[in-house]
Amino acid sequence: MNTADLIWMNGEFVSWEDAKVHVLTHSLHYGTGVFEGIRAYETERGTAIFRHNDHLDRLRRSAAMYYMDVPYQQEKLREVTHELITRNGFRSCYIRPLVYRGHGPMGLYPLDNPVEVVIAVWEWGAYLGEEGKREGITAKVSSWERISPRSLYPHAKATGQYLNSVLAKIEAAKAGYQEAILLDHLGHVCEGSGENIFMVREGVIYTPPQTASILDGINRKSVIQIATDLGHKLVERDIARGELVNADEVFMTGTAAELTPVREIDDITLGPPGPITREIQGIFDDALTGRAPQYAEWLDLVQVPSKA
Ligand code: PPE
Repeated sequence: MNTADLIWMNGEFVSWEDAKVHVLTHSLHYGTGVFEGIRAYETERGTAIFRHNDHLDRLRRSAAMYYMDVPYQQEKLREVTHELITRNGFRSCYIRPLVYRGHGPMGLYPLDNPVEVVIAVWEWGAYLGEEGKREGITAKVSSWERISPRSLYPHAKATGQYLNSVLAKIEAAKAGYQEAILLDHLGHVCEGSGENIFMVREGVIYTPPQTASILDGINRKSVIQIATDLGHKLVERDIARGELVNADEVFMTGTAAELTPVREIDDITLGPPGPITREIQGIFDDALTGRAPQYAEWLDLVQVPSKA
């Protein structure tokens, strides 16, 4: 991967090589961490972080679901992220804040372990490939169902929960597909291994609701807003697997994946990215990169000027 010079760790900027943890870090054993994935883009007004406060809100809420208080004010995390991007000299990058239970007592009761915070940034290209964004990707409905609300909070972005995504991703990759689509515990379409999902049928856009065990994606929210502003009808409701493979258009959204069309599911061809996918993708890309003035409030401009 592309590295950076500095990582922010528990209040200090440390060199990439020195950002280390003890092997008995609680979250390394039990998955007791929560994280975010955020992107900063180069815009005409400088580097801007997309929906930064929304991501930091979700980080705090994910932490609360696992009984962790983030030991820094949100504004502090926001400011150090700006400084981290600037000091690393990035114009655009991926941002990974992580809040986790550190080294302390072992065993499953974590509340006496310290809560630690790191923020890393690195340059990360298109998650499912530039070609994937342009031409669409292939996906496989996973044999793994998405974690159910009876076991964990699907709404929490917690490190341990990602074993579910990891199994689905490995299965899809080994079978020769680019991404996995997970069904929820009731057999309804849920989401990708790291993306929310949308389909278009007869001009109407559908996406699974909050009750379908999804992660409440920030890009999902943005796309719902954009689609609605464009005058499209968008319905949040359960989606059957059979509807998905018969859809006119399918696309996925996520911070890493941005908006990526799906051109084939389980070897059934949906076709190249359709007109509604293209239309929304265009405005969404404009919003990310500061070319859509109507969505300017989604951008958190990095205050310190970037290194040339
Ligand atoms: N569902 C899951 C399971 C998920 O991990 C993500 C983001 C989303 C939906 C979309 O959420 P949002 O980014 O707020 O629109 N996945 C992150 C992790 C990817 C990774 O490989 O790490 C991301 O896109 O940053």
